[in-house]
Amino acid sequence: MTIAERNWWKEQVIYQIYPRSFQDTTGNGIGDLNGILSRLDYLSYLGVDVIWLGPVYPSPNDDNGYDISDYKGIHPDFGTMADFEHLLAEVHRAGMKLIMDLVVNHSSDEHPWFKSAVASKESPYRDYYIWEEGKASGPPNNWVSFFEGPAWTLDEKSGEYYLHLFGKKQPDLNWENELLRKEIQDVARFWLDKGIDGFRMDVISLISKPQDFADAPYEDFVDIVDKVYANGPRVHEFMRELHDEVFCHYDMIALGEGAGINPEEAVKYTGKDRGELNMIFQFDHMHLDFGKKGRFDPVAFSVKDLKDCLLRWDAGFAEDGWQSIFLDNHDFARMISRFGDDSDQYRGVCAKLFSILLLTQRGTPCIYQGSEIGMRNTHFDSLEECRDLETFNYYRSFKAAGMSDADFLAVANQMGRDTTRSPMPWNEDENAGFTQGTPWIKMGDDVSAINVQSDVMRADSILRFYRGMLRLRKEELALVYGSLVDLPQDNASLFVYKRVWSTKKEELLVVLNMSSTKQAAPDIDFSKWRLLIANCLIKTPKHLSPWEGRVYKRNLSPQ
Ligand code: TEU
Repeated sequence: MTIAERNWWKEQVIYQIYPRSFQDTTGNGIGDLNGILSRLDYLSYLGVDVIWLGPVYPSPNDDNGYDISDYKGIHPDFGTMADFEHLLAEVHRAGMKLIMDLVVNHSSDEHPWFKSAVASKESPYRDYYIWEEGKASGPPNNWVSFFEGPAWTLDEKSGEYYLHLFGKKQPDLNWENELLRKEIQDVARFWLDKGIDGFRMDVISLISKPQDFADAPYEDFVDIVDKVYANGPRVHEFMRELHDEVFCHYDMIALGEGAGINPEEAVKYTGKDRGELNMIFQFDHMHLDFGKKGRFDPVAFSVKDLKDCLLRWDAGFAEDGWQSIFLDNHDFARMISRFGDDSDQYRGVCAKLFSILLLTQRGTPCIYQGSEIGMRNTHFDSLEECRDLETFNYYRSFKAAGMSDADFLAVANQMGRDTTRSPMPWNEDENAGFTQGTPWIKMGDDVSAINVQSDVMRADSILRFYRGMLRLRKEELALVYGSLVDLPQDNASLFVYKRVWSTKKEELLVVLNMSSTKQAAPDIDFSKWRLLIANCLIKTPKHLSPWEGRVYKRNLSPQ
């Protein structure tokens, strides 16, 4: 086994801010940059290193900012460029870093490039997008969008179709065009020169399209993404070009969102001599419950499936490459609601267990806002309360296929993206201190009990536990550099592994009971280990309570 090289970016913990839902200061019901500024003390208290700031650029907000109409501006809902610069300076002053979302697989259809491209086939911007002639029966091929329905929309004026792997207001950019690639380089330089510390790069694995635009020979949407849309013929060339032209001149984090990658591809994106990205997000564990028609067609999965998936991916990075570990984000249900038990009885202990899992895997951890206080899925009582275009698009098609509103709402409450986008609950004030206006999306149902203030006050809170785990992550570099060694168990509810750091002759042991029932403890002589942290009072060494998690340490005896 090779010994992982030390790099500062491996030692960071990232905190994802979904700007609309973090903190409003103007009363318009939408979070803003000054709101984030006002909460920097909180992030310092929590102990995270890097803020990943979701998109704050001008946008018609068809997909909440993932449809950008000006890559070099700030949306007035969020503030001004001066506010951004002030925030960045204060983030740095607080000893943290800030990375921005770079959304360049597609732009908004309201971007001046697209407007010009549509206005005339002769426009120099026409080729910044992907146009194809339709077939007699309709679109150029059978590709479907991530957000349901065809991935092509007809431009009536020219009679050609443009490609959009996401919503129809999100036309895909044509990376085959060199001038377009130069524009992207220019955008990246613009922000890096302001002093930001890197990018989270939205669906970067999708930027190179197979140029024959042949039909996708798969029914299952995950297959279509993995085998047709992702890792296209020139993607690594494009990544290297961006690195050589821009990224290599900055000491930065380049974190790719790797929709549709597999372990082999992941190492190509992030291998240390490849000159592409530092790290990547993979999505296999997020797709465990996706059925043939995607997220709104869920299937059952087990703890073993989750474990196997995490182990398979860790093994993929054993020799080279690096990943960023996450268990939820703004696109997926809350981790305790999805993988755990979010009942009143077990929410607390379960959220703490998942913090152990998240912060003891090998990879740069990413905490999604609110997980550190154990937020659970928000439940919507009607579709009128929902906000996400993906939900609305799937609703139309599932309804046309005969599904009832009640059944669809039940699935949306389990799997939809809105479940995870409710504003941060800060305290017991009106709207939990998020806004003095009307929140853009419903607050969680339980904000009077689940909020930051109440967790700060309680010694045994989830928040305090996260702080402890974050401290541990800083103190124990074995958690960053140690190899991950699974200790297989007959009991499928247990996840037991070691992090072995041979360089320093140290190893850590992680014992997790991922179930709501008491389990026999693994057959390990715990007297040989020193307990570092645990989420329960250890009642008997022979048993693990529901969702009990522990981390131990010992020094390896000299060989
Ligand atoms: O998401 C990409 C995306 O669609 C995946 O996370 C997807 O949900 C998963 O692979 C399941 O198929 C990014 C952004 O995070 C999301 O909010 C945007 O809507 C999307 O890109 C388009 O920009």
